[in-house]
Amino acid sequence: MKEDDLKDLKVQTQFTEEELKLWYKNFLEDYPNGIVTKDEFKSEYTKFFPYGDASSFVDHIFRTFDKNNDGVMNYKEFIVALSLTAKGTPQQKLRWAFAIYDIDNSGQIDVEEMAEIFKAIEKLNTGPSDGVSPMEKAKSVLKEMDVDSDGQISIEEFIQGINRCPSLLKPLDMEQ
Ligand SMILES: [Ca+2]
Ligand SMILES: [Ca+2]
Repeated sequence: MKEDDLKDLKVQTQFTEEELKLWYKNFLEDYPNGIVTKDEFKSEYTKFFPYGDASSFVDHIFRTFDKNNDGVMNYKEFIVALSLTAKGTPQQKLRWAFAIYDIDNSGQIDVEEMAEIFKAIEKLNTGPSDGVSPMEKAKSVLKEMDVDSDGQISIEEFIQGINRCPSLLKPLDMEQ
């Protein structure tokens, strides 16, 4: 690993230099090409969701980790993701949750984006459906959180409103 990269990662993650080096060694043992493909990521991550069909939900998670959007995760993206999920502050995790819902990365969540993620979350569950469609749920969450009534949820509205809609974070609790 280059000295510059190491310096960057010390700033971007909660890991020490020793941990970063050790993780890098392990990473290259698991992924000798130095990248995690989307399929490899999916086969690992879907283990957190042993029931139901996690495929589309994990697609959305991958999108938030694949920062440069090239379809694979390099070590840097991998370790930043690991730091976030394992050691992130509540504030960092909230921002990550927001990014999952903000599919087009516009800085706002609209009702279609929210319904899309709800649809993916619904597939994680095998139990009986509550009979409320993802779109209906999305509309009621929007109503609850969209304080300035512009039809979209900004990061501020999301952070301020999350206590009223805690179920938005439910599928992200798997690491606890
Ligand atoms: Ca958006
Ligand atoms: Ca708004």
